Amino acid sequence: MASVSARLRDLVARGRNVVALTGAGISAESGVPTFRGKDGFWEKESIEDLASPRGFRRDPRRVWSWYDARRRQIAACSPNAGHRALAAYQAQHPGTTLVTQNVDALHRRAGSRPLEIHGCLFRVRCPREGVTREDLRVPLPEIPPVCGCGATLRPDVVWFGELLPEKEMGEAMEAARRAELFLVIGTSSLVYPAASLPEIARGRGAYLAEINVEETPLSALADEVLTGPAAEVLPGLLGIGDP
Ligand code: BJW
Repeated sequence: MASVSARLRDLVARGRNVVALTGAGISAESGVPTFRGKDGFWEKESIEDLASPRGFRRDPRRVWSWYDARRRQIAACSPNAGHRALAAYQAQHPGTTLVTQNVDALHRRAGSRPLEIHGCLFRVRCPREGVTREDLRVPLPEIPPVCGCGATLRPDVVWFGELLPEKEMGEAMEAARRAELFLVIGTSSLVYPAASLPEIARGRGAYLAEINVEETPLSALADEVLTGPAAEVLPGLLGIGDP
């Protein structure tokens, strides 16, 4: 277990205005691949082809095949000790804000109520009707899936070049401005505007702690870096044993 400073232990124990921002790394130990780096999604696929409105317009079947495969893979995964520790901590400290870039719904399945700023894989959106709905069908019966109105549905996720959901991002920004402790967990901190949240918090005086297996562009700005897998570091850091 990475060593933790007395200051960080104290801020965790006080639990006032704590914000946790998570990325793909927190789900790695559940068996969900990350995006970048060795064995990441983008090692084999092109971002532009799969996670952009242009790629979807060009070939919705190809994009949906990739999303359907990910939905199937993630449906078979379970939340890990890191997700569970954050859920238990949030229950003990209701003022805690959990912001996730992940679309895998594993935080919710662990019992948290996260701000999902990049959407959710298990929701679809009808571009014609402008409505979103939960869709848990695994595998999808048809690719691409079609709405009752006849339009091709899209995954309710945020692609490159698209705006993040206003309400969730607004609440995340507000929490970042108020944060006394900001935990950045399992993200490469390369994708904006999510990566600006810890920068904003640090600028307003928050204590910034990063939990990751590798150094990131944020590491130099962090007050403390805990190197290790999130599922191992979080239960100890948050004082939540995993039965
Ligand atoms: C472990 C671990 C373990 C492993 N334990 N750790 C400002 C500057 C520069 C560019 C921009 C900017 N503002 C906007 C942009 C453009 C763009 C952007 O950021 N580009 C950069 C790549 C340069 N941003 C956008 O387009 C955003 N929209 C926007 O800003 O709108 C306004 C605008 C519009 C037009 C023009 C300009 C502005 C939208 C971004 C949407 C991102 N969408 C995706 C796909 C979601 C759907 C899907 O899943 O299919 O979101 S991309 C992908 O990256 C996904 C993730 O949420 C996101 C972040 O990835 P994450 O979570 O960090 O994963 P990895 O793989 O990168 O990192 C994993 C980490 O875990 C690593 O560090 C490992 O070491 C670690 N790890 N195992 C702990 N066990």
